Amino acid sequence: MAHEVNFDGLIGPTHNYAGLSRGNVASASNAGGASSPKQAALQGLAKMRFMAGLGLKQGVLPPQQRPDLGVLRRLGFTGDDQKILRDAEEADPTLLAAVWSASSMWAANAATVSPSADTADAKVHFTPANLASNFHRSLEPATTTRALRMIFADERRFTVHDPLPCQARYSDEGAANHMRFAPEHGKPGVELFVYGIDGHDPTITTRRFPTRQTRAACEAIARLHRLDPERVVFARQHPDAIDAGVFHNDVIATSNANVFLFHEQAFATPRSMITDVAGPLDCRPHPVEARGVDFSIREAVSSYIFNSQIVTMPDGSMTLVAPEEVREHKRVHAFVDRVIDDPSNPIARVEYIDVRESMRNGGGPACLRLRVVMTDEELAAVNRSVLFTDDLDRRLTAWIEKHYPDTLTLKDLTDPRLARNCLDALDELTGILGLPDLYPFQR
Ligand code: SUG
Repeated sequence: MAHEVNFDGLIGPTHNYAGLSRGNVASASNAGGASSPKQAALQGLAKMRFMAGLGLKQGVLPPQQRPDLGVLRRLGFTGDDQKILRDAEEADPTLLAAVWSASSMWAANAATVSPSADTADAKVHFTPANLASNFHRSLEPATTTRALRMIFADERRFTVHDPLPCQARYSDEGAANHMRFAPEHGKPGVELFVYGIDGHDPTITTRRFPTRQTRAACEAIARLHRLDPERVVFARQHPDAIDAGVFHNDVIATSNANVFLFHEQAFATPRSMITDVAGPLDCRPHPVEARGVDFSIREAVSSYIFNSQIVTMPDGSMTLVAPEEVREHKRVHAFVDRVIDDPSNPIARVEYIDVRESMRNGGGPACLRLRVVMTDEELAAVNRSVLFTDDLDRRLTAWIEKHYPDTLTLKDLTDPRLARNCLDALDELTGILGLPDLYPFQR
């Protein structure tokens, strides 16, 4: 028996809006606004509680050490915390914001995961993403790797690789650009790797916004995970989609088991891609395609409909867990209602959830989670303290209420007391999550 376990990134106490991600429309349009770290974290926790309440398996991934003053020291800033923070802000406010970013909340970018049913050595493989495209995100992989190795520590069952070399050629953003199709979670699947640019043919590319995932990175991960080449498909995102704000594939497509929900303008060659996926798949795929006449790519980006999670419920039916924003887009909402009402696809119901604080930085429900398909034995080998229970829920709620600021603006980021309070909070958190000495400041 295999389950999909969703590990959501716990939203850290420094969540803010700094406009750091070019090509991410929400991040750019909310830059400089006031955030609420407390609301954000409580929304994220409410989402986990909701998913667990549906009878699904849920886990938690820790936030990162932020602010990361070690990075500022590496970049030549010296003195006490107050001086380092002030000097960095004077030198480059975006650098200061980067070392405070709570961006690791978007766990879909933590790693690419292949379940044991797909790998030659029958282990679950993880490759932490190098996140080479954006400076603030490139600060995540070291701690992410360490956290994954602490959580999936049983080397007989799990392999956590090193991130790929952190350079443009191997730019990798993790599971946000990876989909898996299978008759059911535990059966061998077909893994679809989606890239923005092919290093071998860089002439076909975007005009406006950067591409984030390279084909070379996808190929390396497929090799590392020891996937059967016959059951791997590589597909290129449509450059126009990236230019319209589709910075990750999970902004325009998603999947669960044999269901594939996507927009007709998501991929460069959608027809041949579906044929390539269907070929080796041991069941019929179920494509659910949104057409341009249903709604535009722009409406997909502003509603984040494709950043929904499609989940298999304990009774075998499927539910679409969508962001609240979908309801505010008439045409997108109508499309969702049509999908639900259509008996020919397995999606039977929709649930809307509020993750607005994350959404304002371009992170919907699916961005916040890393899917890990595991057998019962594999699940039993996971560090139990990160698995979501009522008790963990209560402890995390109390911890958030105690430590998190109600609001945060960019001018707060030079405050050394806030920096200290955040580290005190994280020190307590590693006790709650059973991840001793996770953070550099604890070692
Ligand atoms: O990498 N936003 C993230 C959002 C990631 C969403 N993840 C997925 N689609 N899977 C990003 O662009 C914004 C930070 C800021 O501007 O303050 C940011 O990093």
